[in-house]
Amino acid sequence: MLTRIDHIGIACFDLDKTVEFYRATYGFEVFHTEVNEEQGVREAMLKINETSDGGASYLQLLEPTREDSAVGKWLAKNGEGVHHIAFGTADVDGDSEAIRDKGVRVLYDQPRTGSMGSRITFLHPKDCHGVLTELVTAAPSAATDH
Ligand code: MC0
Repeated sequence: MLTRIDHIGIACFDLDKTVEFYRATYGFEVFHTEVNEEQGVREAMLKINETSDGGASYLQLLEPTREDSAVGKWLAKNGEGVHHIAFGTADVDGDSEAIRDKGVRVLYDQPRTGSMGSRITFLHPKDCHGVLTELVTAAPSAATDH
């Protein structure tokens, strides 16, 4: 069951400048940063609020580490902006299988590693009314480990 908006992924050309915009404009502070080489991103997670399922909702700022990554290709075509939305679930395996059975393309056979040790998969944007959609099961320690 999808129980929260885990994060909204925002593609940017310069992570440090974008982090500074969100801090100066809204007062959002960085909760966590990491490089995910498999996904080709350097990212900053800004925690917005805790959620009633024990998780949290974040803004995820994404700078590509290489031009041929998903975010690099998307930025070259579209410029900066909202790249994807992510729903949180306690069971990314079960929920992705159930969604696949409904005819939506799930991009990975098995969930991969996402931010803060989470397990993630993606749904094809062409099957989701133009929205690249991610499913996330957070690591148990995610709320405190940064
Ligand atoms: C591509 N398309 C999108 C889109 N990316 N539509 C909406 N939102 C997006 N973000 C559209 C294109 O405009 C194009 O439509 C069509 O999909 C094919 O795109 P493409 O440019 O030819 O690129 P592909 O097919 O090579 O790749 C698209 C695909 C890819 C969604 C399969 O980006 C992918 O595998 N994404 C999942 C991984 C990902 O995004 N990682 C970065 C975040 P037209 O009409 O022009 O044909 S990593 C992350 O977020 C992790 C760290 C985490 O959360 O923990």
